[in-house]
Amino acid sequence: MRLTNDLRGALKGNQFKLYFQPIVHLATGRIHKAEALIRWEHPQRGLVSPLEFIPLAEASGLVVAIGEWVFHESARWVQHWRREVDPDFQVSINQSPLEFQREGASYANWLRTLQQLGLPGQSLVVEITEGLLLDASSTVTDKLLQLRDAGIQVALDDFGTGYSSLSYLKKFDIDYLKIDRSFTRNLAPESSDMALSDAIIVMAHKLDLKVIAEGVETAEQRDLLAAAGCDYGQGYLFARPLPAADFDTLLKTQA
Ligand code: G
Ligand code: G
Ligand code: MN
Ligand code: NA
Repeated sequence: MRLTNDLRGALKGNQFKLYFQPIVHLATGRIHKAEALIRWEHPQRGLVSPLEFIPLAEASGLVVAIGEWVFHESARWVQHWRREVDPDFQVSINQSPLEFQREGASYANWLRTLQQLGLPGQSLVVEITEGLLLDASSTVTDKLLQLRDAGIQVALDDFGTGYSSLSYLKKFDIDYLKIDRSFTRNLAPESSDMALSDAIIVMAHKLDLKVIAEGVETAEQRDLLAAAGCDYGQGYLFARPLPAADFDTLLKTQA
């Protein structure tokens, strides 16, 4: 396929850009973390969404090299932000199920690179989707243990949209639940999405997990989530995903 061919040259051609979207601590309004989101600036087609090219990257095996690039860029930026802005700053990286389950890959390499940069594992969070936990294969368990050993935190992305494998929250060591934006979208007092969000937050806190609400677009949504005890928010209300240099400026203006 044409696009897959182009994808092969994209890394060498510096066509990938890493964007960052703030994750805001709701009680203080401060940016504590950022989610790294890859963008492909195709020379002819313009911006191509990861929704379109990650599946092609998976099918062609290129997802491995792309994932390594995302990791190295993220590590470089989190090093900068920890030095310049906040010693506890974290960058969150998405991994597709196929990337996460890949045999032979090891987070020990990541930890080595982090150590060379003078960074602890806690500089990073890996976002995986809840469906992975249903597959209780030894690979998944082993990967989660490797992350734990490295001190890298784990977030369950798109929580509530898939299998809602609640019992797995107890079984595996997860640090953050990301409430999917389909719940945030229709938040209103007394609404069923409010009830669900409330329940997710209470349950998460009892299990010692922090909660990040995605897709926060209005001040009302932010206030309802904060009142429900949600720890963090992410969404267009705070900022869209920004090119790294713009995110850097945003972060430094609040410092
Ligand atoms: O940023 P955007 O809304 O276009 O992201 C679309 C999807 O692409 C999201 O599901 C997001 O998790 C995924 N995505 C963004 N960046 C990465 C990445 O670096 N690696 C992987 N595997 N998925 C990503
Ligand atoms: O699947 P994942 O949760 O990783 O996807 C994250 C993507 O959601 C981001 O890349 C971004 O493009 C998108 N996003 C972030 N904030 C908002 C928001 O407030 N509203 C909507 N509709 N999409 C958002
Ligand atoms: Mn995500
Ligand atoms: Na999500």
